[in-house]
Amino acid sequence: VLAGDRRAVAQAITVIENGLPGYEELSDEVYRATGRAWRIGVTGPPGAGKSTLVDRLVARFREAGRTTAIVAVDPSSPFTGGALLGDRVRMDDRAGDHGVFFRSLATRGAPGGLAVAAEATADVLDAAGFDVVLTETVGVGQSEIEVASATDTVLVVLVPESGDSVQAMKTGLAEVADVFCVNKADHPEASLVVRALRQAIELRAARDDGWSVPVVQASATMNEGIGNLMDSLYLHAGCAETQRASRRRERLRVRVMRLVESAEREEYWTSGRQRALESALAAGDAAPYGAAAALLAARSDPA
Ligand SMILES: Nc1nc2c(ncn2[C@@H]2O[C@H](COP(=O)(O)OP(=O)(O)OP(=O)(O)O)[C@@H](O)[C@H]2O)c(=O)[nH]1
Ligand SMILES: [Mg+2]
Repeated sequence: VLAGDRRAVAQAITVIENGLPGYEELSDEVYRATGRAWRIGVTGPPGAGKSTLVDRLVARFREAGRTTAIVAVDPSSPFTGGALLGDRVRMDDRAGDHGVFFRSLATRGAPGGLAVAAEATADVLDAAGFDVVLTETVGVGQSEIEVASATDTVLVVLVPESGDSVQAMKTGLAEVADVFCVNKADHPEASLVVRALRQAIELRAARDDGWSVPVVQASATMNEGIGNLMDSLYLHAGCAETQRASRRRERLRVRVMRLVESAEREEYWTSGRQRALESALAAGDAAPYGAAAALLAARSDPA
């Protein structure tokens, strides 16, 4: 992996994705070799044009001589019939270019959850020497948003059709954005959405890191506005440079917490605790809060 061997990289990701024997040691060893890649998370509603946009960004990075890896997480959006078709097109398009690596992940059951598996996958690609690691998720659920936000730069893609951009500002999606892209700028309402978003951003409290979130208008299919988008991403990377270490430390903290929580959850329902649960439920006056309180009170009992 450290030598950038593509087959080794693919195998390592499979081991981590499926929690195969040795995945913890592998993950940790890989982790220690990370820190060089620029990680960009791309998220937004289904069908916003994330994959099309990612393709355009990859092309720009390649032009600039930067090797690029793409991780498509849980490509299950019904909008385009999943990313599968897109993946195949993309693979064909860039076939033979060893500076590009594509991988899709569908790891709902991975140890520690989706975000941990996606981050470990990005670690492998970082350690393998890719300059840029782009992680795409559909920003519908909290866990998808978590995946995208566990990066150096978070790009949130919105479309005029998604209509209420102010609504988007109220979701977790807007909170994690370092850069907004209003895609499908060929749509007549695009500039309205851009203006509404900018106003909403101005109304927010200033960020601790002093970064003011730009809103870029683009059309992925028409390859328009991509240069501006690249400029905003680079600008953020530059500003975030000083924060990078603390952002990474925070990511590690969250990640360790998630691993501990998921291990605890896994181990919680021992046979002893399940018996206690059954007897609490069997009591004639069983009701949810009372039963839960009885179980919690007995929590310290040897299981
Ligand atoms: N008109 C227009 N259509 C676009 C633009 N960008 C993408 N599309 C189209 O929107 C559809 C969805 O594009 P994708 O790139 O697959 O979107 P996505 O956000 O990756 O979709 P999911 O991963 O399924 O959530 C495709 O039919 C694209 O051709 C754009 O700028 N303008
Ligand atoms: Mg997609």
